[in-house]
Amino acid sequence: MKIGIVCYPTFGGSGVVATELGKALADRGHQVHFVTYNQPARLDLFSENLFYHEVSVSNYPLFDFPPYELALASRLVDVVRFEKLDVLHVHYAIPHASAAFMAKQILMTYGIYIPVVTTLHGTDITLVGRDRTFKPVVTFSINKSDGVTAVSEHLRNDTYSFFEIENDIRVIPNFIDLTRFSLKAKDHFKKAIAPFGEKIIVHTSNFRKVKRTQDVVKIFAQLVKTIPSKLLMVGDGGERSYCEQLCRDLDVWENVRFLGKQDAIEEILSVSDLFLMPSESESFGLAALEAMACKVPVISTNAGGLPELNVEGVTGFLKDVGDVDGMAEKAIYILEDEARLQQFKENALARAKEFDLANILPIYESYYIEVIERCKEKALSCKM
Ligand code: GMT
Repeated sequence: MKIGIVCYPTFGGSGVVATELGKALADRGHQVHFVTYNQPARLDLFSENLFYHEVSVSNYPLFDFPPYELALASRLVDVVRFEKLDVLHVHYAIPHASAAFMAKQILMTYGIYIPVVTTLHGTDITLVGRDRTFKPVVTFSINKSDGVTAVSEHLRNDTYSFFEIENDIRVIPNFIDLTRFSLKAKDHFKKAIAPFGEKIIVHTSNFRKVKRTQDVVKIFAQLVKTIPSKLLMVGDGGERSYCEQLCRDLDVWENVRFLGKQDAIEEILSVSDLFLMPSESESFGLAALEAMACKVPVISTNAGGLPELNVEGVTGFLKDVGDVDGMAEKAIYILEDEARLQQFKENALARAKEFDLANILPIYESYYIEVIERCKEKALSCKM
């Protein structure tokens, strides 16, 4: 197939899923065309089947707000026509699904019907999409997509309850490439961070408010009183400076390292003993899956789709949003007994294997075929 992928090119979860999916599809022999405003962060290899088409937006002085959505729609028309794509897969509803709809309408005037698959990732529904500024557009573009997927049952249900959706939404969970995310021998790194055998606690995110990163510091401040440990905070975003201040206020700063954005996340996870994800909302929790693939158990909230990934008492524990004491107590429970910790680590990996890329990729492939097949008549009548 010739597949167009539209995504945010940043380190955010939706961009990572879209890029890893495109790379894997290219490996399987499909031709994959990324259409976005920057080279996607994880599109870091050469493949004869991978293409990147940049969307550039005119910054004519009249525009207070450069119209990215229009530029994207125009670029999509151009790429679909020139490259003769079979399907367009857009990740994150805003503004990708509506730009794809506009492109589809324009392409019909050229006698081309391009099937559009929209994948909902989370905040496009739970935070941004619900906002009344965007709600009518999000509702419309989900209903006008030829196929819609959501990354968890919970997100699917949220979408049905927040919007008036007539379309069927298929759940296709996040996935993990176990050839990249697996335990790496990084003992020298572990020794440098925890020279006295302290436990290593880790958090990775974009430090947005929804991640409740200050809870990470509060949980750590409780557990470090009982378990000698170090905390690694990976990523960057608006909450980072507040977290740094909180480390000083709670007098744990000597045991916390802020590492900023990192490419080789799997190496950091490989030296870690426990992952903290106290998010207020999380449609799936890709960062937790990455940790589990590197044998790191997870203490998380029970928000959103997290219970579909983290199994209570098996791969970690889940508590209500804001229950810092409960999360600290369960973190200590896992870490205080070496045999117990090892069992949780094994369980985390076993669970991660269920989300192996090799299992999820064929689901996307057959979904594309199903959608293309469903659009065949529309495509034929469009040509006439
Ligand atoms: O806020 C983020 O975590 C980034 C965001 C995105 O869309 O870029 O991630 C969302 O999509 C990921 C991939 O499907 C999910 O694993 C994350 O759970 C989801 N984040 C939230 O729902 C907050």
